[in-house]
Amino acid sequence: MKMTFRWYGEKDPVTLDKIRQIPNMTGVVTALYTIPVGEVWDSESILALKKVINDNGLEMEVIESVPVHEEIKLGSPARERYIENYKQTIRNLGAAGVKVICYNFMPVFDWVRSELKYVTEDGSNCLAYSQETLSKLDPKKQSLSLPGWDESYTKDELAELLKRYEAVNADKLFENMVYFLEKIIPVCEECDVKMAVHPDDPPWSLFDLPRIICDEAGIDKLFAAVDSKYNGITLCTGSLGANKGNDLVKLAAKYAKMGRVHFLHARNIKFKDENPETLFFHESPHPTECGSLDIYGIMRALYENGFEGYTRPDHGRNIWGEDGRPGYGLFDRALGAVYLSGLWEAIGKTLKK
Ligand code: CS2
Ligand code: MN
Repeated sequence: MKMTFRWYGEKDPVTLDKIRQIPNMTGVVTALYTIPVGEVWDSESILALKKVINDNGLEMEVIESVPVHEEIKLGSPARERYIENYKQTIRNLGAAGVKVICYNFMPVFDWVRSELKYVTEDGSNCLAYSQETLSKLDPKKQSLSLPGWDESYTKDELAELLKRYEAVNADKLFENMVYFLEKIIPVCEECDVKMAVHPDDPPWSLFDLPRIICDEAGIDKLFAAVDSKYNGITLCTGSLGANKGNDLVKLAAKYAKMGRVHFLHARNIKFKDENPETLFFHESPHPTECGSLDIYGIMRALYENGFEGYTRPDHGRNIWGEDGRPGYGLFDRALGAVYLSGLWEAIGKTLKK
């Protein structure tokens, strides 16, 4: 397991010299944030980014994310150009020593929450999800205001995009994903770059848009359709774990054994209300006892099944007065990283006895 930390580039208040001081940290997970979605990531920019990271004593072996253009997800004729661009980006990243690309296949929205600064019992604040709040929003009828939603679309553009997705159900979206992967996986094999799809967050359909990487059945279907080790997942415990039906320990064991877990996002969530209509959870400190997920069990299942991929502590809370980017402050994620390293050492030493 290689411990990494997400870094949002030069503008991130969590600087590389701080990240380097977290025990066991080997590298950062980052992206070229200035290149428009769908365009090629040129080698010069990639190498410049890598140099800054390497000069700070860290590696750049994982990219999160190379976003997939909506035309690819929609399956329109315009996708061909974007798929060619994606292939070139893979080649350029591979040549720079990148080993894993994290991406997602969620239409229009990435992660969705109802609150960015939910205050918990100990005074810290974190991201939270309320089904009741989300159910009241309808982006087709009213202009959407979602915390964390970057509003890169105007109201009309969003309406137009949502309209186009009316023709794309879950089967069609899956077909479009397979079409994309069939074209890019041979390039990944050539360049030794593994694709690691991030599960849908939350793992169910929202605003009538299909979501397909939500559970074991969806992941099995994806692996069977494009049967290559280069077609793998980012095991995001907090995303998949929001669906109580997902047995994370079982999934971790199964997919690690298959050699398909290339990247681990470890985080915990705490359910406050488990009724589907009023479901409410907030993100919690990483340790098992602090939330509803068995982080120890997941790490153990990964260890026992030969997981050798990259790991990062996913979302942290704001603690000790920090006012960080939602989910991505320094302190709580650093605590998470150390906790995960501690588990890993203990599990390894116990199993070897
Ligand atoms: C991340 C996702 O912050 C997060 O929740 O895990 O935004 C993730 O980077 C993307 O879904 C991957 O493409
Ligand atoms: Mn994640």
